[in-house]
Amino acid sequence: TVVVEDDRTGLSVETLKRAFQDNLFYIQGKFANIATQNDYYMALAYTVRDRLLRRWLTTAETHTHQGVRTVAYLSAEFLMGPHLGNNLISLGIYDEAKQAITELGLDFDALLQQEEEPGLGNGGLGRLAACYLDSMASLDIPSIGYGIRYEFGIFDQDIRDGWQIESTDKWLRYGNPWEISRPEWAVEVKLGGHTERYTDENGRNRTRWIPHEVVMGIPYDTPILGYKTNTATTLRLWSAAAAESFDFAAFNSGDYFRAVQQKTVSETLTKVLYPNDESAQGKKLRLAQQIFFVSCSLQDMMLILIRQGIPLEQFHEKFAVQLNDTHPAIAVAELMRLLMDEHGIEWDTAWRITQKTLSYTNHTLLPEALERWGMGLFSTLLPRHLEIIYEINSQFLDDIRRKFPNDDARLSRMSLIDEAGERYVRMAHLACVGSHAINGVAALHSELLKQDVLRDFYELYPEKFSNKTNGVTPRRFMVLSNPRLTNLITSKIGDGWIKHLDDLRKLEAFVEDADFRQQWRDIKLAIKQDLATYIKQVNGIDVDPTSLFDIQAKRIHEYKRQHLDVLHIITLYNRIKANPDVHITPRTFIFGGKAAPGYFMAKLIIKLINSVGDVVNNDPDVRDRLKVVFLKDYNVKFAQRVYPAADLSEQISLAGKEASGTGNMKFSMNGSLTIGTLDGANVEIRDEVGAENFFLFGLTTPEVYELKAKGYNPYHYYESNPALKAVIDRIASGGFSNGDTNLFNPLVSTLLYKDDYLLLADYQSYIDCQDRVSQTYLDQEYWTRLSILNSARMGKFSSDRSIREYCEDIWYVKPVAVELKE
Ligand code: 26W
Repeated sequence: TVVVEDDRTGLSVETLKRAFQDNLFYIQGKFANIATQNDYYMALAYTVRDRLLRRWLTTAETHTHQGVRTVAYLSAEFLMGPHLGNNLISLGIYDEAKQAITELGLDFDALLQQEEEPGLGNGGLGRLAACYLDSMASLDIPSIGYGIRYEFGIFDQDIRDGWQIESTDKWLRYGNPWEISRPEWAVEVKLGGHTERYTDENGRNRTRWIPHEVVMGIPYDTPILGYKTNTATTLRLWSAAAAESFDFAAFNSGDYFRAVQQKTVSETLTKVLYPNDESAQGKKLRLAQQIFFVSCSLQDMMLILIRQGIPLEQFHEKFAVQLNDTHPAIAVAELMRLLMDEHGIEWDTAWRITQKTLSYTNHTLLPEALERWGMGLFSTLLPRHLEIIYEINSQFLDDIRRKFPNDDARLSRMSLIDEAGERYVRMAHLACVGSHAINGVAALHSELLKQDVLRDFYELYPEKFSNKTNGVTPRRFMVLSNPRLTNLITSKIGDGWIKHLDDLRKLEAFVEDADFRQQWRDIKLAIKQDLATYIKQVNGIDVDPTSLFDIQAKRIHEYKRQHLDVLHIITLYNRIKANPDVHITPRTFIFGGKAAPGYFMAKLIIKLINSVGDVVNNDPDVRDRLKVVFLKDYNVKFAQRVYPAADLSEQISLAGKEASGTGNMKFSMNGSLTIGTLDGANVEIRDEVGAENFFLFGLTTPEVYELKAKGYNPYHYYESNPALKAVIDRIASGGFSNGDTNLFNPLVSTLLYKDDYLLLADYQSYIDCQDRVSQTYLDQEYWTRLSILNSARMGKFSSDRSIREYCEDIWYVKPVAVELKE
């Protein structure tokens, strides 16, 4: 008998080829001779999706039958990156697919590049959510990610004349093969209007909310398969649509125009991701987005229980709901409302369920990023939620009065309502009160939360607080993005490290092996060569692949101090101008990152980087020893090419400002050394890799506080440090702006007279440290040892470790094996 693999599930090269050709014809509707690159990509994507579906549906069925407890990860952002390559790796058929496509005469890498990534996030927070889905699936944790299906994700960035130009991210333009819409599971969300009291059939006093508007939420599901396991979790994103019941009313009254108009208002809700990271703006549409996806998600969880006949009194036993920052914090009031108003559960029971269900992760210490909603806005959009919040607040304040009598200052500091001037709802306070667990994202950050931002809450509920240091997935950020290094590592220690990243320690045994070091170096050089080719193509700049690749890639923000990096570049440039024969270790300075469109200073920093590049890259005195490159449109897809190419990773935020950082981990795993401050997870990275393998500089957090307390005067540093003065003077005098002294004036005067992020205070320490970096790089054998040790000691920073900790300490969720039936 002949055994023929099923076209939709078979994993052999021959079957993959057949399925691919079948999909090209029947899904894309094309003969090969007229198919575009995108048709080929889609045909391969559908081929892969078919192979996910059996695992995905079996996972759902298994979880339903076993009545498991499930993690619901609520996040306004999921920065997934391209799916195709990752799914091939999870399925374990990357090589087979590559062979199949190559044998069909097509360019496999080009097909992978064809995928337009869903950029549904700003930066670290959104990417963290994506890494956590990968780890939850890989660890067989029953889970679901809930978020918003933005029609336009984070804007595309172009650079014109050195300035950032934004354009819309039309990621759905050519269709999305990874999602399946589930209109049959749509739910309705109310907005605006007023509330009424009434007595129900049992004679109880109840509240009903008469909304001004109802919006429909349609779920779109994407399977997220774990690495070499059958568990596929779900990313369920909600898209807003006009509610039919409302259309009907308008149609019946003959107001066709209003009905159609209503439809466009509803559909605006999920149009676009807000591109601000770290600055809360108080826009009505953003609050509407938050309640929209939170309400849809909680209703969805309730429907899942109701369909199984499970009473809602057991909600907290069946779901652990994690709030990814305060963006979904309205869940506290919404869960109370749904339990009480929609399902008739009493306040006390509802409150117990709510607290046991919810937990809150804080991602920022920056005061301007703490979300608060103006009372006018809040009461207009969410009148019922405001009543519930008032009641929670009144009980909460009573509790404080009992524990801290006669402390009015404490009451007003902790109240859910800020009443200092204009009144606001404080979302972080709501999240803290409504959750049983509160965590920060790195050890230092969690300590600072307790001492500073959430100090009062820590004094009230110390048992709620813990730390969960962030992690990143080695599947995407090593295996997928760095196949060469992956193969070398696996050839030495086997492939167990991909699921157990601590195993990378086994590499330490090879540090003294000169052959191994040579291979390690060759790989880094080849990757740098590829990036150099890309830079030549896109930026038109020649860079030397043997030079030190010094990379800072992340959102552009003053606290992250991209401009401190620039001060170093100009320092080296000044040394060359003073003496063209001075010894300089050749370096290529590479920047990537987007600035919030309304953040003037961040945009000016981009302009400065490009302007310094124009001068330095073209000055014959430099003799190509320094190059400055700004890579436009930094996103996940591009990041995957950038991390492996770095020799040096810049993690130079002012101590106490970066909650964790996750790029720092991705660079280091790929053998980059770090120059960094004692901020966020840098502290723990340094602990793991060893102080001797980490370039440390700058003030510590207590030193920062102290300096600010005694009165910081940046001008003093400028006056008393000639090298620093020469750098600032070169900018101020138009050295990078064709003599224009106005262009960079806002930046220069901010540094000289304000300098909130202490660049001038950290300048000399940074320069001295960079000089040590340059010196160290000259000894390539030594540098390679450090590079290997950095990778070898990054086990802690796998998101698998983070997820295990959340499961143990916060969620109380256990792995469930999924078996495929024949
Ligand atoms: C309200 C506007 C807004 C939008 C997004 C404020 C704040 C945010 C995020 C919290 C920004 C963010 O991505 N924070 C980053 O989260 C990462 C994951 O925990 C950390 O590694 C970064 O340090 C933190 O900046």
